[in-house]
Amino acid sequence: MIKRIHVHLAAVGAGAYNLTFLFWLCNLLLVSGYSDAKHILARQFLKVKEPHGEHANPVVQNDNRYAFVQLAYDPPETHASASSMWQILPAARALQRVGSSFPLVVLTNIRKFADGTDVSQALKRLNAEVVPAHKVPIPEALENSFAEPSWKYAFQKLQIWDLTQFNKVIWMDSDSLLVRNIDWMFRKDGIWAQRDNWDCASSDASPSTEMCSGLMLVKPEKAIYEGLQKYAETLPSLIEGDQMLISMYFQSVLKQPIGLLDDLVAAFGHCVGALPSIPYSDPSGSTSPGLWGMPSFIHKSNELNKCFNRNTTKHLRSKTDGIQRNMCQYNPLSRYWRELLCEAVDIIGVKDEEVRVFCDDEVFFQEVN
Ligand SMILES: [Mn+2]
Repeated sequence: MIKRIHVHLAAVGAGAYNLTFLFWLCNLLLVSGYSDAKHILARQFLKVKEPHGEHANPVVQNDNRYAFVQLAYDPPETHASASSMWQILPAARALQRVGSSFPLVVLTNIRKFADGTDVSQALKRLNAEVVPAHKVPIPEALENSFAEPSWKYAFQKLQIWDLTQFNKVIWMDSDSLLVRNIDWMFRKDGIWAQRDNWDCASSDASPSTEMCSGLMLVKPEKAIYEGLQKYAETLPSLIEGDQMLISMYFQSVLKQPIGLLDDLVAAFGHCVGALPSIPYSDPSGSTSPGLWGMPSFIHKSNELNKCFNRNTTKHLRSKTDGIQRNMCQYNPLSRYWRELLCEAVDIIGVKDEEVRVFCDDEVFFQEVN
């Protein structure tokens, strides 16, 4: 591979090609190996700054007490190759791409990928660190009342309040995509969360006043962690799972309001394009709708949540004019999530057949008659 690149550059570089650049590149390739060099090159040329709104304010300097947090918990009955760890990798890579100053903490019970790669060592290359997850007990009556069975795993996110080694943490659900830097959120006081705006109502049309626990800024505190669990034991049922518990506990017990983040910071994937755009005006004076209203944090690719997933058989598919297509290719967010996962896997060097297939353009963009 390295030889091929040298030959290619030599061909391009005939004549007055920049020799300093060539020298630098060759050193880079020799020192770091082709795989690393590719990423260093990508980073050199993909420097993106966030110029707008709150993002324009100076970023809080890392005092090692702020962190992003995600949970990768595999139930014992799950086969290792279906590991929830794959859902974490795009976020880890996204934080690198948007230039976040803070690490990703991965709460997990997974030690190795199916190919034997050590999770902790691999994640270090993505500025992510492993913290062992423990089991948050769920009162039996509540577990039986959850509207979705998977919420028993979501309930485990309560342990972010037990991460008292951190001053503040930003929790991110792993069915999500981060497209801009949100480090500025750490400057906020109190608890903040995504607005539960499933109906995509604009902020001047009395939108939901409920919180969604997909994205939260919290201050870990042992008393809150224990208080949430004690409060859970007093409830007869909990239809909406962890977020209902968090919301009720802060409202009724702590009497502390939960701040709701702007739609431009966090919104559901199916609302993208339907929400107010950023205050960017064309020369004509009109604001730009559609993709200009992209939230920084996108929760779920679409209503059925089909595209933020490496398993291509689970993607959204459609047959028109006798041709079957993977509809996830029509959504730029889905394609960015895919790019992040493929980059992350390339960086950590872990081998997985489903990822290989997912990252193969011939499969992803395939049209089947
Ligand atoms: Mn979610």
